Amino acid sequence: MKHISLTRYLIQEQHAGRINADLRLLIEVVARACKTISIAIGKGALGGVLGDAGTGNIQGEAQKKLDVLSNDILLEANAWGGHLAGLASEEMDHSQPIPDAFQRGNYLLLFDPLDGSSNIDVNISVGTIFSVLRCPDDVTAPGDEHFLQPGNTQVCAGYTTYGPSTMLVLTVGHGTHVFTLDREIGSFIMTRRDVQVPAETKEFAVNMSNQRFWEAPMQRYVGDLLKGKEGPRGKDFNMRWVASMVADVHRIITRGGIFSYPLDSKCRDKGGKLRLMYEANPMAFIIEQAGGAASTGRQRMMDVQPTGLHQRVPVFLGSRDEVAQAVRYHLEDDAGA
Ligand code: AHM
Ligand code: MG
Repeated sequence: MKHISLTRYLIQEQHAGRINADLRLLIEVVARACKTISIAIGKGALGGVLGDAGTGNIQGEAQKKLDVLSNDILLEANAWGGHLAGLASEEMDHSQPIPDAFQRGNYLLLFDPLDGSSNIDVNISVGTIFSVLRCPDDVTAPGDEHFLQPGNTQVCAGYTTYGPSTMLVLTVGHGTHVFTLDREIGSFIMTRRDVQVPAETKEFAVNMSNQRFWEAPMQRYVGDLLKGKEGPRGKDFNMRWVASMVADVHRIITRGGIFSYPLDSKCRDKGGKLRLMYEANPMAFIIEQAGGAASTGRQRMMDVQPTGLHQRVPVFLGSRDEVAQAVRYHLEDDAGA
C-alpha cells in the first residue's frame, strides 16, 4: 500500500466533504496524545509509571498511575485547540466544559484514557477508546446532560491499542481504517483500509469465570458453543480472553469473532460491566462500520438512549451472524420460548 499518513487521510476526507477542519484537527490532537501515552507505556518500569495511583474513580475502581497520566495527557492536549466544547472521561466524575480562557468549538469528546489498565503491570496490551459527538446548538458550556446522545449520533470513534505495535483504528462514518505508528518518523500510517469483519466466526471472547452468574439465555448460548460440532451450532469454537477490551476487539477487527460482557448477577444492579458512552458506543460504531454488529443482547447498541455519563450496558459485538445468534437466545428467552 502507498504510504498514507493519518494526516493525509484526514485531509483527503476533508477535501471529499466528509469531515470539516475542526474534526480533522480534533482527531489529529487525540492521535498526538495517544502517541504520548504510547511513549509513557513503552517505558514501563523504567519510567516509574507502573503500579497504583492510590486513588479511585467514580466507578469505585482503583486507579493506576497510567490511568491518571493518560487522562491528564488527553485533557491537556484537547483543552486549547478550539475544536471542543467539552470533555468527559471514565476517570472523571463529571464532564468538563472547555475553560473560558480558551476558544470553544462544536464537538464533545468522551474517552476511556487507558482501557484494560489492570493488565498494565503484567505487560499485556492496553488501549485508549474515544468517541466524538456534536455539541447541541446554542449550548456554550455543556453539562453532563448534553453528552447523553445515542451512539448513532457519533461523528467519529476510535481506539488505540498499545501492543507490540501501537495501532489506531478509526471511523468517521465512512468505513473503519487501521493505522500503525511508525515510531521512527512519529506518524500513524494507514496499514488497512476499509476493514471487513467476517460475518461468521468460530471464536468467542468472554470471561468464563463469571459463567455461574450469567442470565439463563447467556448460559444456553455459551453452553451450545461449547458443545461444538456435536451440538446445535454444528462447529467447534475457540475461546480467547485478553481482559483488555481494546485488544479483544482488535483481534475481532483482524480475524472476526464475538466479544461479550453480558449481564451477570454481580453487575446486574449497575446495568452491566462496560460503559456505554466511552467503551460500548465507540466500539459499536467501529465494528458496524467494518460490517459487524453490536448489541446489548436485546437492542442495537447505538440505539440505546443514554441516561448517565457512566452508564453501564451488557455488550455483544463482532461478526454479524454470531451477534445475531447471541441476540436470538436472549429474545427467545424473553419471549418464554
Ligand atoms: P477498565 O476500563 O477499568 O480497564 O475496565 C474495562 C475492562 C475491559 O477492557 C475488559 O474487557 C474488562 O474490563 C475485563 O473484565 P474482567 O476483569 O472481568 O475480565
Ligand atoms: Mg475501560
